[in-house]
Amino acid sequence: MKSQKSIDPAVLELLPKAALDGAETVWDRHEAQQPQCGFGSLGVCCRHCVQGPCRIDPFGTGPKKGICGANADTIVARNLLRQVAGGAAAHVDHAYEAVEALELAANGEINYTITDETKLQQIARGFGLEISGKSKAELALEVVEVAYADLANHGNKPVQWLMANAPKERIAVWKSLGILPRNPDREIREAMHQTTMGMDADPVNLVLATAKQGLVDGYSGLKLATDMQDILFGTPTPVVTEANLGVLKEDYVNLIVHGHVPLLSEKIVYWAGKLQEEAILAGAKGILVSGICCTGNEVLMRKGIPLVTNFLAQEIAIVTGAVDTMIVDVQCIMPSLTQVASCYHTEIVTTMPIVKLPGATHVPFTLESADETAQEIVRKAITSYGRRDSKKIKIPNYKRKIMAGFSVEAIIGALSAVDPDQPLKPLVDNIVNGNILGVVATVGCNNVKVTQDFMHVELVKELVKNNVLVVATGCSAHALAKAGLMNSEGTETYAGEGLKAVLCAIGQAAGLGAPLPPVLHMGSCVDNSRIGDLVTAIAAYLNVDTSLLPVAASAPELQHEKALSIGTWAVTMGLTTHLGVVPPVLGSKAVTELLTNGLTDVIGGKFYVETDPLKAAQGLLEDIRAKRKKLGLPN
Ligand code: NFS
Ligand code: SF4
Repeated sequence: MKSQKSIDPAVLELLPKAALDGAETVWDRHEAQQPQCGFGSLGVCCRHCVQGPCRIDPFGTGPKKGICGANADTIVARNLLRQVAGGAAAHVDHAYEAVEALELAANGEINYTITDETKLQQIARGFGLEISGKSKAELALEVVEVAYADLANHGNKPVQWLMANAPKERIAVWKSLGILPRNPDREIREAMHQTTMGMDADPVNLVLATAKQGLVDGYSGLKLATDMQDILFGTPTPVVTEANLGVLKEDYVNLIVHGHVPLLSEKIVYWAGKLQEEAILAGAKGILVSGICCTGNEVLMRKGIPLVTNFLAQEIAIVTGAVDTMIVDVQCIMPSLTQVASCYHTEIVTTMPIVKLPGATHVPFTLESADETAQEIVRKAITSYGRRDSKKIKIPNYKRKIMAGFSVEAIIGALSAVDPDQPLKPLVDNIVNGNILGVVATVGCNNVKVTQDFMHVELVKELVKNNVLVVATGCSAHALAKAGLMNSEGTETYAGEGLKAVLCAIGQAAGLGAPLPPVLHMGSCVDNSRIGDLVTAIAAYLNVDTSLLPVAASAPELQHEKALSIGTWAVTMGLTTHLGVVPPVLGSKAVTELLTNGLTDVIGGKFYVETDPLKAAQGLLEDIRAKRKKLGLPN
């Protein structure tokens, strides 16, 4: 499947058009990069000081040490730590903005409301805060204070967001390993320090520091971001919509939101609704907002906005010729977008001070001016609609119905219909009796090294066939949505008998009139925290450590540093974490061994690398069966 670019029929339909229109794509550039550097691929290249670059010859008779004496183990481990710290930094920065937004909202300084008071109270209770007699603004400010205290903690206190939310058994493990994170900014800084020239050379110490960054990511990044966003915008509940390029409408103003942080896109969705009349006056039937990557997932989960496509096809969306404006915030935004847009009428709008693209229009977004900015951008899209070249429009007729919005609260809500007193019981009972063999979370990106969506879809089909319940986030969720694995028909077609029976029963009880989908869309990549919460809740219900549960994780097509940091967090949670693309660590046997095996005894989890989806499914099924056996459950 490597030679094929994508399994998505909409993408395949538009690739020849891209070539015809002179739009260069990620696949063209990937080809131009061949062969990619072997040293880099193995992780044995170091540029941490200006004596370098140094590279280790892992197989031949070339140098085994860099100029300073660093060997392959040191270099590989240092590079990995920096990558994982990079991923954690992105998520912590994202979370930080959401904390600031909640503070300003609570102080009435910006036009954002606190939507979910129940969630706010639940989070406040987790920190032991007194609820009664407080307005939601007061309580929100107290929660914000806890968040800032984590960021301002200059002592050795562990992060409170972790201490209040992580499983107790896990906290004990992390403490014994000395990897409980303090202030996330300090930890990320420390990782940079630890890896600069003349610092740590011990691969074990470096890998443990990497695990600590996973925890920084998990709690000061993912969990903090999701909590803040749920308080501000509401905790998702089930929504039904569609996914893939066919959601674009030729006679509508098409405005795409792309990136990761919902602070602006929520406003865009609101103002697109308000300004429909202006679009109609401009000759369109209305304004259609749709989403790419995780900003897309955020507004899908809370507002039912359709998904256009995932990471690898962000350029292809523009090739439809029907995208009037694409607005981007942060992360996973290809710098090539402006070049592709220049072949069409599409305007790319950047909005953040740290993401500017030559050739794009920059409309600065601030929380204070959010409404004005959003209106300005929606109006830009309406104007851009008038510049369309109808001869260049081609919208592939592919889209799939999807049900999304499965926050933990929504899942518990559906399960409550079966057992209102112990909502987790029906799920756990079915895991215990084997109707559900286990749970696998598929997360993360597309990677051009893999046929787009192929790993996600083939892996998951095999898992659900074997009665594994799959939960998904990020671009993995997009892939599975496009492939029809997120609707009731998907349950009929793909789920094994045991799983199907459970999904039907819950769907009926919850009044959906149809089975739950075989893959539950749990949100964006920061919403991997929801998966963490679900695993934590199941472990607490059963009173066992998370590492004993028949639960695993997979990033089938990872590309981003964030996927590495999320994966690292999953490993620290005690989960076997499959990677479908080989990360740049094979240049060190010691580091590879630590990640895939050596650490398991102490941390419970491990990385498992397998690039064939069916083999990967078998590997994960074996892992799940072994865990079931240990718990004395039938296989
Ligand atoms: Ni996650 Fe979501 Fe997609 Fe990967 Fe990028 S959008 S944050 S990093 S590519 S899944
Ligand atoms: Fe070379 Fe060492 Fe400098 Fe890295 S830190 S570039 S291995 S001399």
